[in-house]
Formats: sequence, C-alpha cells, structure tokens
Amino acid sequence: MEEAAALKAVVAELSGRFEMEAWSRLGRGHIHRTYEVRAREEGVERTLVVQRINRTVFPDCRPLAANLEWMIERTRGMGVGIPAVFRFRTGQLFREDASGTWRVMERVEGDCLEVIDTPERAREAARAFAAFVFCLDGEPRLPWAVVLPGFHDTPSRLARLDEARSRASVERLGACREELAFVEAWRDRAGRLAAVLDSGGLPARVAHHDAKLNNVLFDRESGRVRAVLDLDTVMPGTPLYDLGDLIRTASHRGAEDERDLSKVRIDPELLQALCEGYREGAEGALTGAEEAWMLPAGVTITLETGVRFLTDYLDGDRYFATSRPDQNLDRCRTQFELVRQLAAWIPKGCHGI
Ligand code: GN1
Ligand code: MG
Repeated sequence: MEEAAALKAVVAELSGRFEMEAWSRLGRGHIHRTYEVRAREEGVERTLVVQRINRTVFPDCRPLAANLEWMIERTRGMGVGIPAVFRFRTGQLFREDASGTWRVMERVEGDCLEVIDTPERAREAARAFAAFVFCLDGEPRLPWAVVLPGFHDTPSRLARLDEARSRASVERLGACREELAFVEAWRDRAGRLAAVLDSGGLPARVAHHDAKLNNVLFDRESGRVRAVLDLDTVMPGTPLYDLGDLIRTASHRGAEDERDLSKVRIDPELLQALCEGYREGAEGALTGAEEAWMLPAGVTITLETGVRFLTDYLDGDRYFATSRPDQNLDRCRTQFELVRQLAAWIPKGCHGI
C-alpha cells in the first residue's frame, strides 16, 4: 500500500475520531520508519508520531506491547516522561494490517540532538536515562518480556561478525581488513562485561538498551529532558549498557558516521558530565561494582556497536538503514576510533578492560 493511504488507514483506526490531514517523514532512527502526521480530532488539530515497526527486527509485537503497558504504568506520576501512546479501537497499543505493524504516539515538542553541544546537556541526558530505568526497576519486580534476547551480549555479536565474514564478498572483506584486525586485537577484552554479568558480579536490573543521545527530547526552555524515546528495547539487563551507549554517542562531538576521524575526539568534560549525571539519576542505587564498570562499559558498548556496523557492512547493509554506500563501514570506523581513545581513560589494571 502507498504510504499516505496506509497512514490514513492507521489514524482512522485509533480510538477517537481522527482524520489525517498531512504527513511527513520524521527522525533518523536506523530501524523503524517514523512519520509526523497532522490530524484533526473532533475539530481539534493534533500532531501525532506514527511508526511502522520493523518486522524483521520485531516480528512479534506482543512482548513490545506488554512491556509498554508496564512502562506506562510505572512511569505514571514519576516525573519521568515517555510519550503518550494512543490506543486503537481494539484497546491495543499496536495495530497489524497488510501494510505493517503500527503504533501512534503524541508528538512531544523538544530538541532531539544528533551531536552533543554542552556538558550540561550531556549530564541531563544521562540523568534522565538513569532516572527512567531506576524508576522501572523498583520493587515489586515486574515480569518484563525479553524482547530481543542477547541484544548486548558482545560475544554473540562477535560470533555473528564471524558468520558474516565467512560469507562476505571479496570486495567488502578487502575494504575492512584493518577493522577486522582491530576486532581480533580486542576480542578477549570485548567479552568481559558479558562474563561478569553471567557470573552475577553485577546486579540484574532493567535497561533501555538503546540509550543514544538522540533518544531523548530536551525542553527548549528549561533544557531538561522532556521524554525518553525508543522504548522497544526496554528489558532486563544492566543500566551500564545505557551509560555505555551514552558515552558512545555523547562524550565527543563527532557524527556517528563521520568520515574525518580527526573530528571524533573524546572531551573529558563531556565524559565526566555523563558519569555524574548518571549517578545523579540513579540516586545512589549504583553498587560499587557498577561504579567500577562505568567507563569499561563505554568501551564495551562502543566496540560492540562498531562490530554490529561492521557485520552489517559485510552482510550488504541489511539491518541498519543507510543513505549512502560504505556508511556502515564509516560508522564502524568512528566507533573503533572512540574505543581507542576511551581505552586511554581507563586506569591500568582496571578489571573491566
Ligand atoms: C539502532 O533505532 P535506533 O537508530 O535508535 C539500534 C541500536 C544501535 C543504533 C546505532 C533495535 O537504534 O541498537 O545502537 O541503531 N537499534 C536496534 O545508532 O537494533
Ligand atoms: Mg532512535
């Protein structure tokens, strides 16, 4: 079905009387397709965010819906914002039809940053992500669905790279020889976070799992985070994954796919602001072991994300959305450059890396 017709049909199925008036593409997510839709509800103008869920990544929306229901419940009145999700006439949060699996949310006004500007914003993003997961992690423990098993299991990400390598084209293999050698040099260290988690050395909690800078919205006036976005990967894990992703995306001012690596430079002030903001949002809940793993988690998640980009490059760019050739290879290179620099911030002999 054509996009406009599909969106119109989805909006018309919402509980309430919505009629679509205009639509456009929104955001830079690598997975779902997101739209901004202007609609009229009983004469009132509304701006909606409509998402077509990537069915290859999320073939079953039931665990997503179950977790989303918990998030709505747990964050109510907690001062941790998530966008309101509209229900369909069926009472469900998702709708599946011939054109896809769909979800509709309110449009929260605010700034979504691709690149960090100030340490204050870095601190605030980290504080918000921590406040969000620690609010979900309270007692009683909720029965979260494991939406994507092993999502941040670095060793299995490495195994997938090995598979991709064995079936890749000679041309692509040749283009990333240095990156493959980099992975070999890091292979043993890459699995340490997964190993310490497996052995119970870090508390099992809930994590967002995709805590990149552009997954929060900042209020334009106050500079506070208004909402945490992209909630599909919220599931059991360690919040260190999230701090790791924040370090990956907000401890420097380079773009994720920056080709000029001299622009990818860790800024110690940003790094410090992220760690302080995360501690603040966790309100004293981080254990000593978690504290010790903060920077090593940044290295691990950045390395792992580089490995995922490299895997997708070798696989012919099938997972992450790309807008130009070699974009996944460029993304991988920026991640590995960050790993090199971040590693220098970790005290020698630290058990993590
Ligand atoms: C994807 O959807 P988006 O762009 O927020 C990916 C993350 C990666 C990220 C890299 C479900 O996130 O895991 O870290 O791209 N999400 C999924 O930018 O795979
Ligand atoms: Mg996103």
